[in-house]
Amino acid sequence: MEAVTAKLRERAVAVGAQTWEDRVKTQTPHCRFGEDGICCKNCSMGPCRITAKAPRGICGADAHAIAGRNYLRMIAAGTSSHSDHAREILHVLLSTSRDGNYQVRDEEKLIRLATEWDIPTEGRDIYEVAHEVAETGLEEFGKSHGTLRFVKRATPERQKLWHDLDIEPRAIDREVVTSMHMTHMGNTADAEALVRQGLRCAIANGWGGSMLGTEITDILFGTPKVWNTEGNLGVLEPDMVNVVVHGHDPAFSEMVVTATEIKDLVDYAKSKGAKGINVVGLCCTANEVAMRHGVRMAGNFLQQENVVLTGAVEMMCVDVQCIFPALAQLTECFHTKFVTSSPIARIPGSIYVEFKPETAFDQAKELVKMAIDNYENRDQNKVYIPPTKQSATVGYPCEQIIKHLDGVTNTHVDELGSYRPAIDAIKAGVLRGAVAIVGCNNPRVRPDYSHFEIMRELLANDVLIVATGCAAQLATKAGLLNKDAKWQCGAGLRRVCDLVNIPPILHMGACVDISRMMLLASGIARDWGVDTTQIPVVGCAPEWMSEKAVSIANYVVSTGIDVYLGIEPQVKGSTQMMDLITQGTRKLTGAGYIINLDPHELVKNILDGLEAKRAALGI
Ligand code: SF4
Ligand code: MSK
Repeated sequence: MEAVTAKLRERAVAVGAQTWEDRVKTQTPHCRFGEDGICCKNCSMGPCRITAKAPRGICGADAHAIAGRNYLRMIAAGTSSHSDHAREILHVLLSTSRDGNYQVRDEEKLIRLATEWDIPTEGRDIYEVAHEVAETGLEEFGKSHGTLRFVKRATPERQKLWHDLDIEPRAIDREVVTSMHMTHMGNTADAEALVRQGLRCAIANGWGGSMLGTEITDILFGTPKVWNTEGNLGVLEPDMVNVVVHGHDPAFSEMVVTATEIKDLVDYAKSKGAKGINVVGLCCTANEVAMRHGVRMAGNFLQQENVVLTGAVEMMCVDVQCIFPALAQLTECFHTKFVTSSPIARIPGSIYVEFKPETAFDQAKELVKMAIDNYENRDQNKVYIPPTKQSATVGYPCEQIIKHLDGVTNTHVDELGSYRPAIDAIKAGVLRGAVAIVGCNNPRVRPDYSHFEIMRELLANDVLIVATGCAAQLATKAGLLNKDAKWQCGAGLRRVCDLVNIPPILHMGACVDISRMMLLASGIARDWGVDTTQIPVVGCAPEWMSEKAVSIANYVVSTGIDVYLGIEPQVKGSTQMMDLITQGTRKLTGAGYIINLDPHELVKNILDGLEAKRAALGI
């Protein structure tokens, strides 16, 4: 892959384009105050930077207060991102009708959720139920009283702990607003209080916004199923109209994908000399459309510029999050149309088409037509599609995992099924445990290297992996989502994969779908009869970069699950904060961060962690 990137970089130089590799050089070395989290600009008396000679800001805030405030603001931003995405999706659910742009695709899941929320379903029209579910979901953002509904999905032990610690999230927006208020000039200077609010705000994401986003997306577009697909840059086609969907919100990408399948538009593409329309995904949108349609995946976060550098993309359509503004300048070096669609992600130099539920399908058709019309502008001299792609099996939400486990034994205990076969395999030691590998790429480390090394070593040690986001994309590119990748596994894991008929890494979706992982862990704990913090299951984000990732890490820790990080959080300038995130949260929730910049050392830490959990359970 690195050889491919080098070749594409040569092409960037040839067309006078810049890529992230160039910008990393101009940004290095990074500002130490920023890296250590001890620069505060929360008021205009500052910015204040903490040094040995200046241990306090003008207001008197010390390194711990400043690093803690900056950290909590990252969590608040991450929670906002996933949650606002969920709010958009809820509005789409509110717009559904039998003959509208959007319909309900998973009625069973809708009924299940309505029942969970005490919304009557008997004898009612499904769209009436859908709209009431949407309104009820929207109330979760701003309700004045009570706590979030999905908290009840956690184990009883977790619910009690969150209640006793007073970190049960109230309304989603309230936790974000409280976090911003606490970090305003002249408010909280106590690092522990800031970390506690971080946990609460993050639970409002994982057990609130993200979980709503995932549930409602399943209801709208169908709960993912198992698909065989392909991944990496080689999924772009030399003789087809290539349309790339990039971002996170499936309301947009679903429509674009559907539009590319319309016969009239395919015929139109053929009339323009192309063999058809090839729609592919990038970043988390790739995960969403792969799991619901089998759409092929072009790559992950740090590949977004490489996709354009192939010179073979007629249109890149983006919605929200993880989109480089640099794409605007880069696409100008090629014929590629760069289309933004959300008021949340406006980028100068893009073609802005604000996507609205009422006109979504017509807008998507227009965009696909624009891409087709652009095909004739492709400069064949600038085209280089690397011949690299791998086959992958994707689409393992909890429902699919249960289904596969049910296929092995008849332990089906209720309508939600049972994880007991997996628990038995862990108890017997055939599996040593499970690790959720999630998160982004980050130029601070060799991109994708940590993901690959950690995955390979864990598989060899009989550890089952579940993956989302850009980590899942790496697994795709490395061929590890392939059922044939079982040769990478230890004997125990190989046996389980054969028996259950699964690849050794289960693709669970986008970064918003880490909420699925929380339900998976809670389901396993429920069937085991213990709390989530006791089971040999941990999280790992070897190359994380976004504020969303900080929020995710905090809701995972709140759920009692240790998080192994390959990139340091930006709080190093405060010994108290470093202690709080690695040890302090452990005293509260039973979990914390383990940070190691060496991926091989991190694997050892993970394996030790899993074995310690096993020993504590007496297995
Ligand atoms: Fe400086 Fe305090 Fe203002 Fe921050 S809040 S910029 S530390 S005076
Ligand atoms: S897209 S948040 S780079 S996983 Fe969800 Fe990838 Fe990280 Fe964005």
